Amino acid sequence: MNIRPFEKPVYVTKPFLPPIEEFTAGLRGIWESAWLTNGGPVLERFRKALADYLDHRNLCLCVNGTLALQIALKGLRLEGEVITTPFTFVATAHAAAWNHLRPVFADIEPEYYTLDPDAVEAAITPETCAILAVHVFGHPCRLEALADVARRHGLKLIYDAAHAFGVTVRGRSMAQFGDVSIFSFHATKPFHSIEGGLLAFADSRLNGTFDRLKNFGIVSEDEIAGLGTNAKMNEFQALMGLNILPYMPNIIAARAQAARIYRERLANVPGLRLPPPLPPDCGSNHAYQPVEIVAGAAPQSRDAVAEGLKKHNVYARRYFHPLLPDCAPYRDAKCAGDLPVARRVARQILTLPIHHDLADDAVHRICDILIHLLSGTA
Ligand code: T4K
Repeated sequence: MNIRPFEKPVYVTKPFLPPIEEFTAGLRGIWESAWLTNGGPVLERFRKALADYLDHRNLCLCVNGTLALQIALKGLRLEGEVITTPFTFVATAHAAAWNHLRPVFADIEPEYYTLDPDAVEAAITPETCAILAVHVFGHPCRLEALADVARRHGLKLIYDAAHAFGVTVRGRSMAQFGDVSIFSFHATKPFHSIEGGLLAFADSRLNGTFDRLKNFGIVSEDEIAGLGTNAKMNEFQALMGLNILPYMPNIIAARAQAARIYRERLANVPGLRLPPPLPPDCGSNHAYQPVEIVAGAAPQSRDAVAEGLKKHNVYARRYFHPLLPDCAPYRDAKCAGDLPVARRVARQILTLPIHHDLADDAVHRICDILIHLLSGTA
């Protein structure tokens, strides 16, 4: 057991950076063309590379995931209530509220923390227009069950797949499910373009809609078709994404190795719960390493364990706490019931450091510290 504090801080994640020569070679092209944003050639190459990676044609790149989600909801012309999860990053609900949609929070499932399709169905009212589900931590939602609820009730199904780039189900990328999925390419994600976002959608007629919405509503020099914002990805972001994409298999493999060690070391620690491995037909991206510090079973609270880790220079995060209905903008939002599972998980959750550059011995050392904190003697 090595329970000495780390010499340098270990954060929950670390952005992957491609070899600097590869990036600077690409910068040269941008300098030569002097084309920096507004749908440049690097962006188009990035979009094509993503279409191959995701095996999906209908894609629209944006400056970040939040604006991608806002544009998704706007482009679908939704009005009324949107049933969503309370256990997510605040951007999910913000994107709905920003569009004057009313989020209605339904409970999650205890294994993978994704929206519970039965809770969704129970929350449907005549005001409901859509389901906004999140593949939280890269755990795929119950895709068939949600699609079935959406179809039977005539609702749009939108996936916030911010965490799920690189995840597959039966060999299909997460771009291929629902009416629209959005991805985040933020620096804290396994795959990133510094900041960035992507819309993937089933109906090719939405191509023009989303392109206009992210570019002021402009159709041509002579025509503004409607309202729009500025959510364009620039050439430098696209270059970063384009340079990182070929490394995705390595990035995921390195994360999988860390996840394997966590699972081996933490499987039978009293007071600690690991979500089960994903089903065999799912390919994980190991975007996050969630654990629960089980109240009543662990000798210390989750918050005390997080503080204890910090004292050892390990910066685990309490993603996602506080629960959205407990955040100021959503205190008056409608909840479908008391959300017992989401409330319990938000109290117990801790996401441990995981990234491409976390050496095996560092993962073992984090486990040593965590096991020590949970031993009752710390
Ligand atoms: N939907 C969901 C479900 C999401 O989780 C998110 C974003 C979105 C939508 C919206 O997508 P974007 O609009 O962001 O594309 C982070 C991210 O900013 C955010 O993208 C992410 N989810 C959320 C879960 O986490 P913070 O405030 O926790 O990040 P921060 O700055 O504390 O970074 C975490 C750690 O990462 C740091 O302690 C150190 C390390 N780090 C971070 C950055 C930015 C680095 O080493 N280098 C860096 O450049 O929100």
